[in-house]
Amino acid sequence: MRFIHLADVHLGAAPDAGSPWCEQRENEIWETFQKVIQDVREKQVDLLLICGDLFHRQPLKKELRDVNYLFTTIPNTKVALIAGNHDYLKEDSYYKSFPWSENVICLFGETYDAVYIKELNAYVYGLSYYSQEIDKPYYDHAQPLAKDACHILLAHGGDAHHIPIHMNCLRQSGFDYIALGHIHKPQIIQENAIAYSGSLEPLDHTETGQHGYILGEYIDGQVQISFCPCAKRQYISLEVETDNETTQLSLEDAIRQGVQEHGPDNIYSITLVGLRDGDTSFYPERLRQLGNILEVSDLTEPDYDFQKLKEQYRGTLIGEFIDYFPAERTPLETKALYYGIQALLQSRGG
Ligand SMILES: [Mn+2]
Repeated sequence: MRFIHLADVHLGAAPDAGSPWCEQRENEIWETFQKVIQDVREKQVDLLLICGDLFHRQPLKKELRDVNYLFTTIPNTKVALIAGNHDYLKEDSYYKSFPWSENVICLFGETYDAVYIKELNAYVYGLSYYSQEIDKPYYDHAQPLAKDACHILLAHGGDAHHIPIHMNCLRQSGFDYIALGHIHKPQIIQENAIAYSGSLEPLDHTETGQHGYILGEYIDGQVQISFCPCAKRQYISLEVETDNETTQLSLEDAIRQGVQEHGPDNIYSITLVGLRDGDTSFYPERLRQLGNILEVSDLTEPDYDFQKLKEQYRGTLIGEFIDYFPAERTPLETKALYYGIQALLQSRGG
């Protein structure tokens, strides 16, 4: 039996609000979900596990119709679904009354439920959120039924207010596979046994690295999983080093080159580090135009010629301040010297 485990698709989310690429990102989340359905078909996947937060908020009826349409295009695949803290089962949620395609199994119980899939000789287990927060560690005592079959738990949570999980309990629970959702960073908790697939597409600048889904296979009681990247873009934190030779234009070239090297479609947070000429300051607004750049933080420090400054400001507070520091400085002293000089020079209006 082959399965795909995904979670935290967040259909309907529009990442990086206010950025020029925001609307496109909203569409790309749908496109990547469609791509997974295509993969399900091509890879002849028997079971699709969707572990919560398929939607970013309460799903609209037309959105459910679209999702359900996609499920009808994979009639030979069973789709098991739980609702997470974002798409939780509010009293008037369309999830509840929606006429799902025959191959869809909604684990919409408020408490833990099991459904048997005869064709696959598999049990899927899960519960759904009825509120945005659940503080009870529901999964800690979850156990498979004593039946000779494949047992898969779908779970959503793992922080203090979203079903806290003690991983040791899960490790000892006896499920063949535990498909986790909610934490957006993909991670294997136990090899071939317990994993977070992570968000299908990364949703903000903290979700760096590759995103996608987990492809698994269950043969003779053994599970094998592998991560399949399929997100259209990545968030990348790029550090750009400067020195006292760097100018605004040379910095712009360095950033252009960095963006080319790491992929122009990706979304960047750039940090400038190192020294800069004492008379130079960079224009972050201009740097932001050089790609999909969310933010530029300038941590550069002016490279002062202390000898020259000392002579120039002899007999003043600035001269004495420089004299106060030894030639061989600790990193902390250097920091104090730079910050102090910067403040003193600024207070003189230059
Ligand atoms: Mn969640």
